[in-house]
Amino acid sequence: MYASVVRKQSIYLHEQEITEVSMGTEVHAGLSAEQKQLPAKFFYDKQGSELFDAITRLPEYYQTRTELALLERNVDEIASLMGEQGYLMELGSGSSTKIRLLLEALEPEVYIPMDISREHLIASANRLADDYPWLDVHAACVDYSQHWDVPDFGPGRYNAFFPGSSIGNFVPDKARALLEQVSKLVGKGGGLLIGVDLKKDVDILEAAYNDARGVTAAFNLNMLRHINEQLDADFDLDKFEHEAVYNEVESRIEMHLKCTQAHKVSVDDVVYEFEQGETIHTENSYKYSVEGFQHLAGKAGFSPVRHWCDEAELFSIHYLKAA
Ligand code: AVJ
Repeated sequence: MYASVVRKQSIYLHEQEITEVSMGTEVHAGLSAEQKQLPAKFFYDKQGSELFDAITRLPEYYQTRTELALLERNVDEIASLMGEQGYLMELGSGSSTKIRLLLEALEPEVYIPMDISREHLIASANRLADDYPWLDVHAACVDYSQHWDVPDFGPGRYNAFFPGSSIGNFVPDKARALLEQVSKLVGKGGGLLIGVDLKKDVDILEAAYNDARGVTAAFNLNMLRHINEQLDADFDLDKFEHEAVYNEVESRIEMHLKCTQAHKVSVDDVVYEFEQGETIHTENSYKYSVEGFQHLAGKAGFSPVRHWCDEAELFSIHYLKAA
């Protein structure tokens, strides 16, 4: 599963096989579909991760600060539920503010950040390892939308942390499969602390994905630049514009890149035709009720232990145990 383990400054880095192969395959498959689509994970190259960090600080984007406030307010109770020491893995190790709270409260023996964006992963893992010399950091460069594993550390108490409502990127079937995988990895009695964005007023939701400064638009368009850079592709970023709308039927924000004039794009010698007004679907961000999420997690082998919401009921954090 892991191609190599190497020491990178203060951390160990576990690497999976090359991702370029699968990027090409997934891009061709997505652009050949009736509704053109590209997987949301391709947002996150170095620039994309930086743009996402900028999104988390936007006034319209309530998610990150609401989740952080919930964690801050309840960290003692969370720590007593998760238990001190043991192994703590994090799916999609993004900005490190939230994990710092947990690391300081739990003092795990081993911290296992996992992310698809290699440079971002190494940089943030090293910052944490330098700041917490008592902590063993084993970073794993993985695409957790595919089949994945944790490096084998033997028996012990495992907890997973999956913040930021990134579970919302997956259609319910895939979300269930991913949670099932997590429940197997933490094992019987292991735990999951997960942030889940809640259903709410459409105007609040749509504003969060159509910010006045255009950061989300830049984030969306950056995917095409990332693909141009990784593959032999010639997407013209000036011929696409950002679109984000709430789909009430599916309970999800959909992000698209809308083509503003008919043209052709070539990717590794395959030519794709774009009509004016047609879109590439780049992201789903599902919104759940508390009960709806518990139901989904239940189908994946988790039982709810406790959950926390802010007063305005914008965001939820759940602690669940693998049955
Ligand atoms: C990190 C997937 C939770 O869906 O809100 C932010 C990504 N996309 N703005 C989300 C995102 C556009 C974000 N997640």
